[in-house]
Amino acid sequence: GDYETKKRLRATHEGQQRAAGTLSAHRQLYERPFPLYKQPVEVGCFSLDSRRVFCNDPRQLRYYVQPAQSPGFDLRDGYTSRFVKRDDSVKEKLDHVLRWILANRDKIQTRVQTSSSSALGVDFVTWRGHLTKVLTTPYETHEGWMLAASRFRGSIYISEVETEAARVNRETRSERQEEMMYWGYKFEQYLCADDVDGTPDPGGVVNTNEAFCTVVQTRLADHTLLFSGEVDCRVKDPDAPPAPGCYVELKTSAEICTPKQRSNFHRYKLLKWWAQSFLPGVPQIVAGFRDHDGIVVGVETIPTSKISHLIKNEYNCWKPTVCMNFCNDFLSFVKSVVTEDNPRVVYLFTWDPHRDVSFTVHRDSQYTFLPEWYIRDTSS
Ligand code: 0WD
Ligand code: CA
Repeated sequence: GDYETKKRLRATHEGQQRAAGTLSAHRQLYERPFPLYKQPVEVGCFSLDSRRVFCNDPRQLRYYVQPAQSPGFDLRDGYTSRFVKRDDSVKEKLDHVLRWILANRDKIQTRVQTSSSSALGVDFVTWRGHLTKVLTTPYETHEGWMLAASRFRGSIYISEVETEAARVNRETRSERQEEMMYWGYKFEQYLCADDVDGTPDPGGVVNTNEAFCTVVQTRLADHTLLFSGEVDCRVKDPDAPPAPGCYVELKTSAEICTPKQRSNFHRYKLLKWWAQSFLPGVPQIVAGFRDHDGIVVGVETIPTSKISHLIKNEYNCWKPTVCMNFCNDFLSFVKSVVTEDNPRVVYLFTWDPHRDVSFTVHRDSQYTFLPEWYIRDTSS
């Protein structure tokens, strides 16, 4: 029947891609039924303190305090007098996730039936943010990416490598851009309390070294995933669903004044917001809309599950199924390429807009990212 035909065509298509050693990112190729994506389960969490030190506990978890609908928050306040900025030239790679794994190996859930071929019992280990980039690839027209992958004891670890273009961007940001990066963190400070019975302290210091990260496990079709993502806060209600169901993602965006601005918001911003929160199962996004001077003129709660309905009136808009099918095929492609089980071998996957995903192989190079302390400890 139809299903069999489609399956054969797809197999042929993937066969050609494998033969060529590349993967197409054309969105039309990924318009298929939504693949299985299991509800993500939180298996742990960790914090990064004010000096960016890993802590195996939720000490940086904050609590959401609902603001007025038009709160008038001044996002410029405290820039730069009460701002400690993380040094973003330091490349942390997967280190924090690996530290979590070493300290919590017993908490990773391995399927009972399948005699797993990997020591950890998961196919992929990465950051959520890396998967967000993969999901949005079929719709991205400006920024490419490089993802390094190594197979070690059966699991594939994926860690981003900064592109040349991204490095130039980071090193040549204007003063206005630098300040606007602060606005997102300042918005968090207006809405988050440190304790369940506390209130936000807008007079405090914004320190972007601090982070609370969830670690979730899930499965996309044939791929089991373990990844970590930074979480802004949780709701205070102790009877709220367990994590990640109680988490809230905070965002800021320019206020929407024209139909064109609304359309752009739906087409570009909501794609990124949806991908980022859908992956770890964060159900709510609280958006602060700010004017040109950094004053928050509106706040709206957007349920992650409603985003795909919100965008349906846009002509030729993005589709969640395309994102998920592309990610599924990308992970299959990675599995077929990353065959040598050796932490000193890096397969570097590169994608640029309007191009296919391609890869190169590097032995004992600058790209090796699994640290000695992880390899040593896991081997024993
Ligand atoms: O070394 C690297 N190449 C990266 C490290 C790239 C991306 C992230 N990280 C690490 C950092 O340790 C960070 O704490 O990942 C953590 C966050 O991981 P994620 O959740 O997978 O990243 P993402 O979903 O891209 O960003 C989540 C939040 C951002 O919030 P908004 O609302 O702006 O999306 O994490 C922050 C930011 O607040 N963030 C970062 N923090 C530190 N380093 C980074 C970064 N490179 N990128 C975003
Ligand atoms: Ca955020």
